[in-house]
Order: sequence, then C-alpha cells, then structure tokens
Amino acid sequence: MRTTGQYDIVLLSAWIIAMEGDTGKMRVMVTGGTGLVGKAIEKVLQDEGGAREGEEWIFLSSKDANLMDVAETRAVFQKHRPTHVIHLAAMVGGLFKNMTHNLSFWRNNLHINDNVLQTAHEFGVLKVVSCLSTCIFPDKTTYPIDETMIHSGPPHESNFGYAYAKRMIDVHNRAYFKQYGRKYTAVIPTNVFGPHDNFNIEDGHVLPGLIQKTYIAQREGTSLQVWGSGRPRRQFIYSHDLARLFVWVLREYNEVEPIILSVGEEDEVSIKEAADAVVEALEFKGEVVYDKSKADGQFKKTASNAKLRKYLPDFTFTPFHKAIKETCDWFVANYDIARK
Ligand code: NAP
Ligand code: GFB
Repeated sequence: MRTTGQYDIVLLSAWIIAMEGDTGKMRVMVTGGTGLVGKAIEKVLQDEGGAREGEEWIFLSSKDANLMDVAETRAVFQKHRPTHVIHLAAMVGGLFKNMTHNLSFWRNNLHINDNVLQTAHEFGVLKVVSCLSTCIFPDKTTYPIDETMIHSGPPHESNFGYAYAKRMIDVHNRAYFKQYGRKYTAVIPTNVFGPHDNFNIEDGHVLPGLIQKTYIAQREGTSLQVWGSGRPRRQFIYSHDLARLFVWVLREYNEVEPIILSVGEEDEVSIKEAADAVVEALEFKGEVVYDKSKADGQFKKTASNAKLRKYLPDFTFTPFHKAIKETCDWFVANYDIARK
C-alpha cells in the first residue's frame, strides 16, 4: 500500500526522468551488475575510455537491493532515478541446477522481473533492455530458431521454470508497449562464458564447470570427468562480445521485439569440442572420461543471428579458442577470488 506522499515522489521522479530524457542525458542502471555479463559491460565501457559524455552508469549487486522485494526495488529506483535500465539480475544456473530447482527459478525470476519492469514503468524509465536466453525456445522445433518462435511450444523440461519466467518478460514488454507505449525490449543470448563467471561445478554452466574441473584434475593428477555423452551442441558467446552488443542495443536498437545475440549457426560446437578447447587452453595431459550416467539436457537450440546481422553485418566475434584461453587465464590468475 502506498501513501499519497509516496505517489508524489514517484510522479516527481518520473517527471525529472522525462526532462532528462528530453535533454538526451542517459543515467543507466544495470541490475545484476556484479555478475558475468554485468562485469563484462563494465569492462567494455572502460575499454571505450569510460562512459560517453551525457551517460552515467550505475552497476547494482543484490546487496544494493534484493529485487525480489518490491519495496527494496522501489527504493533503489528512487535513489538512482535511472533514465535507462539494463536488467540482468536473475537466478542463473546451468543444466543441473535448473533440473533440481525449477520452482525457485520460476518464482524468483518472475518476482524480480515483475518488480523491475513495473517499477521502471512507474518511475518513467524511458528504455529497459532485459535478458532472455535461447534455452527458453520450444524444445520441439524447426532450426534455426528465430525471434518469432518464443511462445510456439513448451521449452525443454529440464529448465521449464526458468524458461517460462523469461518468456513472461516478452509478454510484459509487449503489454507495456500496447497499454502505455513503453519501449521496453529484450535480448536473447546463447550460453555465455568469460571472466567473473560462476565456476561452481554443481550449479554453473558447462564451460566454467569444465574449467574448474580441469584445473583440479591437473593439480591432483586425476582424470577430467565430462558429464553426459559430449554430443549435445551449443552456440557459446564470449561475455565481452555480448557486452559490446548489449551496449549497442541500449544506445541504438529501437524495437520492442527481442533480438537474438549469437554467433552464427556454423560456429555451434559439440560439448566434446568445448571440453577439448578447455583441455588445450589449460594444457591438461590427463585422461578425459565421459560420464554418460549424467544428463545431456537439450540436444541443441541452434539459433539464427540473421536479424543481428541485418543491423550489424560487420560485427566480429572473438574466436572461440581465443575466448576460452582468455577465460582460463583469468580463472587461473584469479583463482582465490573467482566464484566457485
Ligand atoms: P550471474 O553471473 O549469476 O549474475 C547474476 C547477477 O544477478 C548478480 O549481479 C547478482 O547479484 C544478481 N542477482 C541475483 N539475484 C538477485 C536478487 N534477488 N536481487 C538483486 N540482484 C540479484 O548471471 P549472468 O550469467 O551474468 O546473467 C545475466 C543475465 O543473462 C541473466 O538475466 C541471465 O538469465 C541471462 N543469461 C545468462 C546466460 C549464461 O549463460 N550465463 C545465458 C543466457 C542469458 P550478486 O552478485 O550480489 O549475487
Ligand atoms: O551450460 P549447461 O549446464 O546448460 O550445459 P545448457 C549442459 C551441457 O553440458 C549438457 C554437458 O549436455 C551436459 O551434459 N556438461 C558436460 C556439463 N560437463 C558438464 C559440467 O561439468 N557442467 C555442466 N553444467 N554441464 C542451460 C539452461 O542449458 O543454458 C539454463 O539450463 C541457461 O537455463 C543456459 O539458460 C544458457 O546449455 O544445457
């Protein structure tokens, strides 16, 4: 329940934001700014020589606000009064965490997304770019997958909680546009990896998991256990490439419809090829064992980047082996502070 005074504050904030929008000033608040993708965006801006004139960037962690809580969400919007939001904050995990936590992925992400989008709307935020994932597309589908297919059938059962919560962001965005003319949009990345990833073996994604497992196997002289058959296929995107694309979407992309941010279909690799790349980068000489008692998950989710290529025909992705080497080097150099 909100008091009249609180409504006045929200209306005043919305008015200030609209005025700043008219002058072209951008105050960008990044939710989930301390994670894999948030840290990469911070780096890309540093590499550009810092924030552009007229831009201010604020990177939030869960300590700044628990976005599952609506009062904390409103307080952080009130504090920073963003004109633009990159919304990354989410409960995130690899196949195995998804398989055992579908309810938490559904509820936590639903609450976070509803709180962030509705509060952004109430505070008059001009643009929100949220983050979906290619794992939310239908499991039974034709390939390549494109942006029109998000709601065309059930997602893979391993991560239906996460997938449906993410799909609802697209419903939010279309409804905010229809009802209020808001230009809130979303990007759809593939499996992301890079420095500052979550290298936890049980909870994380395949590449950070394999990097830590290989590091430990090297140190202890044991075999590397790769889970599943190694046959499933994935398009991996380096977090620094994704971050450059995110910044472009924030500044230049004006559609409400989402856009897939992915390497080309020809750059899809098998889990075995991904494991081989990690083994090579860490110069692991031991035995590599495939544990077929573990799940393979979705076989593939090959996505088209044709829409991205129409906008950015000359964008260059970091070659996969180079990006893997940089990530392994980061992990080894930052072993003590890496999330694991
Ligand atoms: P990540 O490294 O796990 O980071 C998650 C971020 O969200 C952290 O900054 C975390 O804050 C914050 N967060 C989590 N729960 C929160 C809460 N209740 N309130 C406020 N903040 C909270 O995740 P990521 O890989 O960077 O993912 C970023 C976005 O990309 C997510 O929306 C994810 O769904 C999407 N995505 C990721 C992948 C992938 O392969 N990683 C693929 C496709 C899409 P703390 O640091 O304080 O914990
Ligand atoms: O990155 P990942 O966990 O998730 O990759 P998804 C899972 C694939 O890698 C499966 C194999 O084929 C696993 O059998 N794999 C091999 C391993 N070794 C390992 C290992 O050590 N750790 C892990 N985690 N996998 C996720 C979704 O799907 O994709 C999420 O569940 C999210 O919701 C993410 O959206 C992008 O690519 O299968």
